[in-house]
Amino acid sequence: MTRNDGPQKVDIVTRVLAANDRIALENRKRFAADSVMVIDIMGSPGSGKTSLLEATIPRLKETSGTGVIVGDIATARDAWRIALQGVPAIQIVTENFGGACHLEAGTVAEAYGKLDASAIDLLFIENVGNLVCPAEFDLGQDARVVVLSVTEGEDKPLKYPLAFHEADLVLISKCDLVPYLDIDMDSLLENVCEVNPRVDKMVLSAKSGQGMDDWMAWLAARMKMSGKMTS
Ligand SMILES: Nc1nc2c(ncn2[C@@H]2O[C@H](COP(=O)(O)OP(=O)(O)OP(=O)(O)O)[C@@H](O)[C@H]2O)c(=O)[nH]1
Ligand SMILES: [Mg+2]
Repeated sequence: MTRNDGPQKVDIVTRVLAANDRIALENRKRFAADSVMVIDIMGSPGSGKTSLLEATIPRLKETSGTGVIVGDIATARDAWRIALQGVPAIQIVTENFGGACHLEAGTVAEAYGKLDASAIDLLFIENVGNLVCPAEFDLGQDARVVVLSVTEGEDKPLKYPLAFHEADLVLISKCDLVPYLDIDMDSLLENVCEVNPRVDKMVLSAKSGQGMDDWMAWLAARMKMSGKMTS
């Protein structure tokens, strides 16, 4: 390693992020032109992102055309799970794009091109399971949701602040497990507030259905706010 490697690396990272931001801006214009509201769902591996979508989609069918783009490093397992709900699902396998641990605006643009936008009002993007990198890459979304499960510990917002700082909503998932854990829910919610005092917060369980009505109401309110509601 030479003395110059440091600044060069910083310059490359800066250029990658700037290029991503340009494509994200194009995505945002495209989503607006198509009247599609886009929610980027971030969270650690196994925090319950796909389970949340599996519980959400049946509740949305009456009112919204839903589509999903899902990113994983390997396998199309999550897209298959979503497709079983009867909605279009496009899997991005990032090991085909260098194994990235996050989605980027360019790969989302390519996946979006495979969907029939005229049939979609609400597009969920399930980001790669990772509480760090996805937050650095704007995808052109309308809102960002972080799913943090009660099994991850109350300190995670403080240790991985960027995702919480970037979020519009933090969903504390798997609350049906709270009776079996030592988790201090008050302290967890305080830690979310410390990182992002204005963020919306909800506690829910995709398994028991607790809190799902609040989440559905939040989505409906965001749809209204975005002005992208067609039904
Ligand atoms: N008890 C309980 N388990 C849940 C809940 N939601 C998800 N799980 C379980 O948590 C595990 C991971 O759930 P997934 O939905 O696959 O998590 P994910 O965030 O999509 O995972 P990746 O896509 O791999 O990052 C599975 O075993 C689910 O059954 C919940 O509300 N309660
Ligand atoms: Mg998943």
